[in-house]
Amino acid sequence: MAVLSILRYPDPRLHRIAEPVREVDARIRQLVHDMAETMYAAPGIGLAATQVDVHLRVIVIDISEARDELRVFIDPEIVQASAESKVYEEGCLSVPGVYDEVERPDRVTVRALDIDGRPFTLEADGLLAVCVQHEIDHLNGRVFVQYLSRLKQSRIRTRLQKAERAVA
Ligand code: GNR
Ligand code: NI
Repeated sequence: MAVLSILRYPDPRLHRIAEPVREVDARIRQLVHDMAETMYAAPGIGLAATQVDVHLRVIVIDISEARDELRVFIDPEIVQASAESKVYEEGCLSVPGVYDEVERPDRVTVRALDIDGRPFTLEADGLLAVCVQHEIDHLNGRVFVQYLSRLKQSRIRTRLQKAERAVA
């Protein structure tokens, strides 16, 4: 197990499109374990492989209070989304210190492979629905700040670049 380092916006690697896994082998299971450790250490409620600079369609999520309900989604696909949408204040481990409102479908049905490579379908609502959509966006090279105004995006970019320089 290993805690991996998380890419920070505006790193261009956050905009790469992740490739399908198709075959869940030992290498993918190792990646899932490292991603889970990284998510719990951060701490965060979700992590996409893109954020650790691995461009494969792998997501881990744990929205439980006790941090003991790890969910793994490999090659996830949203097969249904509600017409009804909801606004939620989102944050992202790749955009530290930034929280803002994003509107997304309220409920989604997701199809994915589990850690054993078996397909499953999940109906998600509430925070889980928000998180699944946020993570699938990462796999498609999209960071939540891209839903905000151009002005906000440019302010966030400037602020994080300054923070980066301060630690360098
Ligand atoms: O830890 C996280 N919290 C969070 C809060 C509201 C909406 C989405 C998230 S996901 C985020 C972890 C992360 O950056 N995943 O990509
Ligand atoms: Ni994120």
